[in-house]
Amino acid sequence: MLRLVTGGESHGPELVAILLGVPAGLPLTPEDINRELARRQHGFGRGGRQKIEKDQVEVRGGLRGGVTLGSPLVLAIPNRDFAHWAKVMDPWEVDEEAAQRRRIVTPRPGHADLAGAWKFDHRQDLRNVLERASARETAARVAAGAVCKALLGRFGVVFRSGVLALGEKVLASGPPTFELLAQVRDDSPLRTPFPAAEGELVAYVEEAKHRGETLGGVVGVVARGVPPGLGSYTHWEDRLDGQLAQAVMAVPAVKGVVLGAGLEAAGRLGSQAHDPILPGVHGLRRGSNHAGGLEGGVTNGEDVVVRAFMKPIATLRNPLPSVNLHTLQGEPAAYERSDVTAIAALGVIVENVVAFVLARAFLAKFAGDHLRDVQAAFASYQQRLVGWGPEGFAPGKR
Ligand code: EPS
Repeated sequence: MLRLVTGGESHGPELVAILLGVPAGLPLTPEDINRELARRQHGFGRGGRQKIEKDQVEVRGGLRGGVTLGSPLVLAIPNRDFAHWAKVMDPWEVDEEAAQRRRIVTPRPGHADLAGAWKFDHRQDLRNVLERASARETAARVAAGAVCKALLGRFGVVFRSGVLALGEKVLASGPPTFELLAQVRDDSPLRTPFPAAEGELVAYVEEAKHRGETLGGVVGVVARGVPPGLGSYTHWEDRLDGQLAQAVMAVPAVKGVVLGAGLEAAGRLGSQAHDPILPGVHGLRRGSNHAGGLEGGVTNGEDVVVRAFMKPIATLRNPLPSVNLHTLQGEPAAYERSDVTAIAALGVIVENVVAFVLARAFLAKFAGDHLRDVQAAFASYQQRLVGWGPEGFAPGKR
């Protein structure tokens, strides 16, 4: 079973991702991971922190000579900003004076500050909550997702993502197609499928910034080439649609997850909501993909289509009312610095958390200690479906 644990604070020495269950024999390059980390950092509307960080992975275990060993894969991403926070964030000895200057006692509505303080008794300093609640942690999840992508890529799975809406500006409604998201340029300011329209969006972000506001939005992710039969209808925990929703919803600020045309299908007649099964050339094909690549919690060989809805970032330069937890008097919520929007990063993050969930289901179905075992299991299954599997899954098609 593929498992992922992450650790590390936003301004601590580093973030760590530990992946257990990666088969031995998987070749990896630094670029496989650093490329995804750089994609995550890109995007207009980020705050000052992104000028400090230049995320690069350092491998602490599980890899030798660029090939996985089958042991836990330990990925570290040093925080460059730690250099400025060492006195406040030292694991052994905190400089009281420096910590006092960085102390946070007025929780931000929408952030984990208040609920986290109640839960872990961090009333004295909400920094003990926000350091770990920070979306900086997604760098670790992306590093792990990059490894999952490298594995899935060997079996023909490819990913696309992009921004479909920013605040109230809706660029594309409904589930995105692979072809639409293929228009997204990673170096465009907001990673939308319409780079020519992004000038207007940049101005919209600038205006929000000027007003001390923040913006959310919608991103779409499509995974193409996913084999049929991942997940299971036999037990609720194994339903892959539920696992995808959990993983995507667990990305900070995501408040909604939709698979395929799920949102729109709720208002349609049944005949308009499902996807006809048709005879094809090398197997079966589907007349449409409203289901978004999953039926009964099992992949059906069509594109897996996910949308994530992000609320605006909770740290506001014009803060909402809050209460000082020491004096219990009303005060504006804390503000240090903030992103105006992280929507461009969200598409990359969701791509990578989807890659983790798909890789976990992939390795559950095609289990093997070495990549060769996984390849053999995959080939045998592919053979079993010859003639009656999804057209795109036929041997030689990938
Ligand atoms: C974040 C607050 C900001 C963001 C951070 C997420 O960090 P800081 O408090 O250092 O200004 O920049 O995101 C990242 C550091 C990152 O790499 O994505 C938050 O509160 O969630």
